[in-house]
Amino acid sequence: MPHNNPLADQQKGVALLTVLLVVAMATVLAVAMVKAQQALLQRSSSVFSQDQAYLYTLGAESFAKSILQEDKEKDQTKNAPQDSLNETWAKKTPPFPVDGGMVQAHIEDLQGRFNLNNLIQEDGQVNIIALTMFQRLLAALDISPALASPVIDWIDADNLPNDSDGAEEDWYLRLKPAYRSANRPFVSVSELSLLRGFTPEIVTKLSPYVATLPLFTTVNVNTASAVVLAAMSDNMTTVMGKDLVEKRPQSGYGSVEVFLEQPVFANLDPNVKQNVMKLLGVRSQFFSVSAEAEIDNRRRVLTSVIARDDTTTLKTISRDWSQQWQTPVTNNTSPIKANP
Ligand SMILES: [Ca+2]
Ligand SMILES: [Ca+2]
Repeated sequence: MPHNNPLADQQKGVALLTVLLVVAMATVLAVAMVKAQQALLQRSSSVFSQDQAYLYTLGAESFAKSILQEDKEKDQTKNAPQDSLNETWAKKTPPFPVDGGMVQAHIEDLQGRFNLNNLIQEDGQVNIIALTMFQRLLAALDISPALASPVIDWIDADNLPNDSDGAEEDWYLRLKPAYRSANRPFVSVSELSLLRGFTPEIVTKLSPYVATLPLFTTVNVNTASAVVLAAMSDNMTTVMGKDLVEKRPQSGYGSVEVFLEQPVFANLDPNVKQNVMKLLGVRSQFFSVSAEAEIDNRRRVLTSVIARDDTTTLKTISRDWSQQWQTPVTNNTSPIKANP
């Protein structure tokens, strides 16, 4: 008997709708689950690639240390050892292919740069010779030499501004967010961006020419760039600095004395020469290693500072994974305009 019960029909309809809804929900859930799983898989594989890239940069760092160690051992057999740009550590090497990507690294002599921490001596006083050199370096880069003052104040222990261009905590505490001046040696060149007057452009321009080393260091005349060499004396221009770089013997100068015999220094006042000599050397103790690894499109860049002296094994004194991959400027001529 054909039933004609509208209520039953309605119930059936609701049941069907419920079934449909459940199926639809299950489908959505299933799709979501598969997607989540895929994302998880992708995430773990990219974490894996990232880990691999990280390990490759560390591997490159230890390889670089072994090259520097070898160079040190070679130097120990020499009477007058020196570090120069024709040595193995300074050679440019092409990216090395590895499973899933590549790794590349280069070593740069940090003593080819001006050490910002040289500005304050151990006795807490400003090193006037270093300050003069730094002011010339700033001028050569078209940066106001007055910016040497906030750098001095950042390092010196007191909270008294060096002069009207200086800045101590009363300056920085008025900023938002507020902070204090470090009142200790620079640990990283990136600190410059915290200093009064240092715009991102100025920091970018200056960074390739300065270093922040933990003790007083001499500038290695065998690895310094034209700009850094030209900052040695008032009589020098960047053009003269370039000339010095071009005429520099492949294996470098054996001593600072021989370097200062160059014709360009002939008219240098003997007192000035004597002072400048205190800032110069032909050997290096601090190097930076930049290593970049790219595995399955995941990149890691490591910048390490390596300390090397005659007595101990090489030490990594800092590691930074936040910097961009950069090629050193020391062995190239300056990218900036030449001062006539
Ligand atoms: Ca200070
Ligand atoms: Ca001060």
